[in-house]
Amino acid sequence: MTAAVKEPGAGGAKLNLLGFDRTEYKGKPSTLCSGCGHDSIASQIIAVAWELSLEPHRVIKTSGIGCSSKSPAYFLNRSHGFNSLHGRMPSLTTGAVLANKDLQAISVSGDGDTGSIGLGQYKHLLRRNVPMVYIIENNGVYGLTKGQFSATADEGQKLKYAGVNELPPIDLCLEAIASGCGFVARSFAGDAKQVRELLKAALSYKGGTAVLDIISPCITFNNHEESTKSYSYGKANEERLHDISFIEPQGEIVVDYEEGTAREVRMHDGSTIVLRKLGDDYNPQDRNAAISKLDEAQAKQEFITGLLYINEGRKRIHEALHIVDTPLAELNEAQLRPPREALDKIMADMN
Ligand SMILES: Cc1ncc(C[n+]2csc(CCOP(=O)(O)OP(=O)(O)O)c2C)c(N)n1
Ligand code: SF4
Repeated sequence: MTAAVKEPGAGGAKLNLLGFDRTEYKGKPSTLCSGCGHDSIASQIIAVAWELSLEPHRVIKTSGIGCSSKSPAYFLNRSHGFNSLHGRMPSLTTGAVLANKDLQAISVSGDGDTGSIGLGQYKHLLRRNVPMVYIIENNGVYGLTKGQFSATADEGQKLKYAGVNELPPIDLCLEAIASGCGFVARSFAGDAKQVRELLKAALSYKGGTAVLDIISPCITFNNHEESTKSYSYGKANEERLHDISFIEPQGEIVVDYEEGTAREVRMHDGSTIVLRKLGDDYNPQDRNAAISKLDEAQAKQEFITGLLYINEGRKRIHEALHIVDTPLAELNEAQLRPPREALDKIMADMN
């Protein structure tokens, strides 16, 4: 994976290391409401996949059901894609990644898809540590079914058709950290640079599931001033934990030391994330600190963004299940079927 860009191709378009221009990473035209946060995220996925020279045929895009789950149709046309059932994207992706560990899963879900109907699947996916990038396009409502409150809606929030939400929100980043997830980040769809840098870091993370919770305003049903999921709230209240710069393994290493102290987080593939701290002494490798920071933020209705927690120490599902190196999908029948003696032994044991 590298970000170097080659000479311009025919027509002057810039080409990445695979010789593709950016249009090769686009999807179909969006059918979402014009201005929906989900479309900004799809644009950043296109930009990052092109920049990192991801091989489109090695990417599998999965999703559940919802406006957010329609997003994979709008990026990486040349990749494999599967739009599953509402809340069932995690088990579908687990199967796909178990069958072919060489695929890079980029999965998109909504706050309803993940935090309501899919919460059980979400927790078990994280517990199993399935290698994938899990993007939650979080708008605090069910957009596709016209604006009911989801499990991440703010307590006390009023919506024209849904009334008042009397229940406290679930913080999907806190849930991820509690379930042992080793890469947990939060961003805001209106902050394109931060979304891009966190996406690059998530795609380079080799420790298992990388969760990226992106506040993505639903401009049709939840863009009111009092909503913490609106554009105006996001712009006015976003508190960045740090400025994050992702550096490719082979890329030029540029760190602006003058802006303050820098903390380097090295990934297994040799790439590095540099966090420039802005006065706040935040250490994303400290699990307890991450939990307290999120707890405090939730109590104050603060909106913190950045890399909340990172740890590459856990076994991924393939190691935990002792799965062979060759992708299962590439094994032949003789390799998959137990030998005659093994079957004879099972039969003998049953007698
Ligand atoms: C089993 C099941 N229950 C309910 C629905 C109806 N449904 C479709 S999308 C959706 C909510 C989507 O909300 P969210 O995941 O937050 O995505 P958004 O549309 O806001 O992006 C619901 C309840 C369904 N399709 N399947
Ligand atoms: S209803 Fe909301 S979430 Fe759905 S496309 Fe429109 S703005 Fe986006």
